[in-house]
Amino acid sequence: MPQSAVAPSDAPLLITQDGAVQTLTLNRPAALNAFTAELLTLLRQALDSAAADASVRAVVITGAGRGFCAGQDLNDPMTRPHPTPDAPDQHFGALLDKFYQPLALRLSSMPVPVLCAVNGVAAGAGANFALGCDLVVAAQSASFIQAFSRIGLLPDCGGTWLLPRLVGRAKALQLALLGDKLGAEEAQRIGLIAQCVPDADLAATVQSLAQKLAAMPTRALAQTRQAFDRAMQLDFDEALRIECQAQTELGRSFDFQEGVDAFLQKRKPAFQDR
Ligand code: T3D
Repeated sequence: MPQSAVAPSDAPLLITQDGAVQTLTLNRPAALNAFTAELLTLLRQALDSAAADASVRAVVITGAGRGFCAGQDLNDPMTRPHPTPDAPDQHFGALLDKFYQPLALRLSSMPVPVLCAVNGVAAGAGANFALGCDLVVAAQSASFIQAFSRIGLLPDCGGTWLLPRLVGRAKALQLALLGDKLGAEEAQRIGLIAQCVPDADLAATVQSLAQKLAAMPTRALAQTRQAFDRAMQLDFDEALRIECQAQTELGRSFDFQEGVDAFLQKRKPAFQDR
């Protein structure tokens, strides 16, 4: 199916759609796709639109050029930790509240699966934004850097929550304190990401996974992510209660009925819920 482009090719964020899969490409390659206020705003708006658009059943996020995202753009005027005459209320807390927290929360509440195709280096908030996606697939030459400690900051964009949960406290602290580069193969080995593939296979692998997920019962997939995330903070009995609530809702869905009917009728299901 042909891809439809809905942003000019020099825009900081490119949006294309192939069937039910929407791809968002961070497009500031000269700065390794570092986040500016503009890019963060566009990304958040694009995710909001995808969430509200019934034709989108999976989202892929990737980067243009040799990097995925080098985190906060350190040249952006908003990277000033102190108030200025132009921005008397400026401090990092306000910037995180305005840009990074809503973005991380948007990712974690998407009604469809979000895949990240990490095509190159992912540093700072760029790394943690990637790790917040549901399925992270990286090219063999890609890498992950918790660059914050190198410049006197701590992991943000959900990093303090995600890292220990993904790789355990010891490894999370090693990554966050040292700020060393972690190659994609090692990232897969320690469970930081789902999969590492040869560079030449990245786009096709992720598109194929996205098309597969888009044809699945996406409401159940989103509920699975949400139940996993909540269960990490709950006792076992509370996690069982959440499973029960979510399963009650899913059991009443069109997709469940369709999945069972298709199985019994020995045909392919046509899922519709989101
Ligand atoms: O502001 C707030 O709200 C606080 C929130 C902070 C969240 C954060 O993300 S803090 C972390 C910010 N990111 C970094 O500290 C990473 C900085 N970049 C790097 O350490 C390196 O660029 C990399 C390790 C990622 C890649 O290294 P390398 O050698 O492959 O590339 P390079 O030559 O360093 O970068 C290529 C170009 O991209 C270069 O520009 P030039 O010289 O060719 O014109 C470089 O300046 C630019 N670039 C890379 N990262 C950033 C950047 N420009 C602006 N901001 C960047 N983060």
